[in-house]
Amino acid sequence: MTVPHQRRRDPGGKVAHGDYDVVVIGAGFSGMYALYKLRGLGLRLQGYETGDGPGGTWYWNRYPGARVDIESMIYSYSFDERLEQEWQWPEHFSPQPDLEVYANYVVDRFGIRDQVQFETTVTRLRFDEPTSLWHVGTDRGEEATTRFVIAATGSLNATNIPDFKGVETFQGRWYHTSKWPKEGVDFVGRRVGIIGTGSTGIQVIPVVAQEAGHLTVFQRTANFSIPSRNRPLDPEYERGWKQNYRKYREMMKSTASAAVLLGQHTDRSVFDVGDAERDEILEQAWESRSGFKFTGSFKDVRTNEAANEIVAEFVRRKIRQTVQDPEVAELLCPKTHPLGTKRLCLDSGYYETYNRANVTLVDVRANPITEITPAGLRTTAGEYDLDILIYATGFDAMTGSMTRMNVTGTGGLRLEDKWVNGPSNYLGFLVAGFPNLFMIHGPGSPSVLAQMIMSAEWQVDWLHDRISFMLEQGYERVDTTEQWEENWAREVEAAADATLYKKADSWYLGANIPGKPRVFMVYVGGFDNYTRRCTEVVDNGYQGFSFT
Ligand code: NA7
Repeated sequence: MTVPHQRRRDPGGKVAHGDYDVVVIGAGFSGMYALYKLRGLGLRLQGYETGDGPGGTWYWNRYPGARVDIESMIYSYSFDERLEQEWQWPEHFSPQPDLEVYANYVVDRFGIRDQVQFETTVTRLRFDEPTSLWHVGTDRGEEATTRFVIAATGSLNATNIPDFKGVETFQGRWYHTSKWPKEGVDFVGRRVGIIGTGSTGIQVIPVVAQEAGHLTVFQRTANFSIPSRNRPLDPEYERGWKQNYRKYREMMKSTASAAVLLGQHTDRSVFDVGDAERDEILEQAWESRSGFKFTGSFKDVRTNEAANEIVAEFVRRKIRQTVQDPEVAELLCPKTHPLGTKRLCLDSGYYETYNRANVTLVDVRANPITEITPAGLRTTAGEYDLDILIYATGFDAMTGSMTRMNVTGTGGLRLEDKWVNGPSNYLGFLVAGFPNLFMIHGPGSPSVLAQMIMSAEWQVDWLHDRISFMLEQGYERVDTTEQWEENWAREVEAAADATLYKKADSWYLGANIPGKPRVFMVYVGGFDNYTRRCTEVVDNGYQGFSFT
């Protein structure tokens, strides 16, 4: 039953009511669902979104080749069974345009579009202590007040363009992959340069190579990639999923990755089998068309360096077999980090691209980029003339989307100052000194290492119940303490220490942004353990929460 919120929480009429009860920042898959779900509480809701449409990551990352690396029968909403049944994904791993169409379908199907003010960026968030209201300022000069803020601002939203000398002097056209123009870019006959060979670079490079006159790839770190073997969605396979969706979604919830296939890990160690059998198992997984299932072939790939190295060498062999020029092949073989400690990439013809006559690979680890020039780019070894320069250089991940909003909490505490040594938080949801401000996919949560739509749904449902509880109890504020933040930081750290993740200079650790504190920001203990821990603290009498 829905009880009108004002009657329920404020019998004496003493509480200041802001313009809204909940402001949701971001209309990606988390924000969209938050706006839908919280309606059930009869609250006044307002969404803000920088883009002119929904989809978040799948709105912004419209570069050629952009594609989700989790299969679409899994990477989709589970909150509405009719939606599950009526929606048809054309491909096994959806490309960006299909995900954007889906996001638009969902906002219209569930009446979410009218709840969002698009083309509006939240530029300021200030907590007003006397009224316990958040003041939300936007780039349109508006200011609204609200009791709760849900920052559904995305883990990979704040663009990173390295601080190269001369970026603005380039006379050609340049783009960051996550701010790609809607009208697309014509590469035909052009000299194109791409900086970056993370998941994004590995997706965009094969597509641009097909059009460009010449493509020069500037690689600092070679990455591990496995073939996605993307294909049209098999109707039989789709039927199987649709008949079993409830069962599969439940199975997903009990896995570390919130993704059913990824959860089917084995108990077999790399060292339990002989060389021939091991290669046979890896070969089958490589050909299996199941993406990340490859790393699940053995139980110790994520945790044992020697086991990891054996599987890594298998991938290097594949690279050497695929790339015809042995020097280029060697440069493409990852040697700086264990397999999977930076996001494992799924590609469509990445290594094959280096066999094209119009593609050159440049090693900017040996010879770093020194300057962007009006004509192109200079490294310590030479100059490259370019018509178009693409930055596939990633993000100020996990924290950038929060700190760029100028957030001020109690006692004038600024979030950037609070997080100067790392993004302290409790359960990935709350930050001490910033009451009633909740993060979805925040640092300290499984975020990018679990299937993000399911974990967003779970986090939103959890928040819904906490807000509902506060309204019922007449609480105005919820906060946490530094002690509980420290406890949670220890759990996040211990989970990372049980794996090889910290052996890579990755954005999970903040290592891609000069000066960013080196703190492991993702809870890698698994979606299953995370949800269990969050449930436990509530069942134990709201451990770590201070209500006022
Ligand atoms: P990533 O994974 O952060 O990759 C960025 C790439 O840009 C990576 O190859 C970087 O090399 C490279 N880079 C960054 N700065 C420089 C400089 N200064 N010089 C040369 N090269 C540089 O971002 P993506 O967008 O590819 O992927 C982000 C996530 O999206 C991905 O993990 C998936 O979860 C989806 P580096 O490795 O730092 O040496």
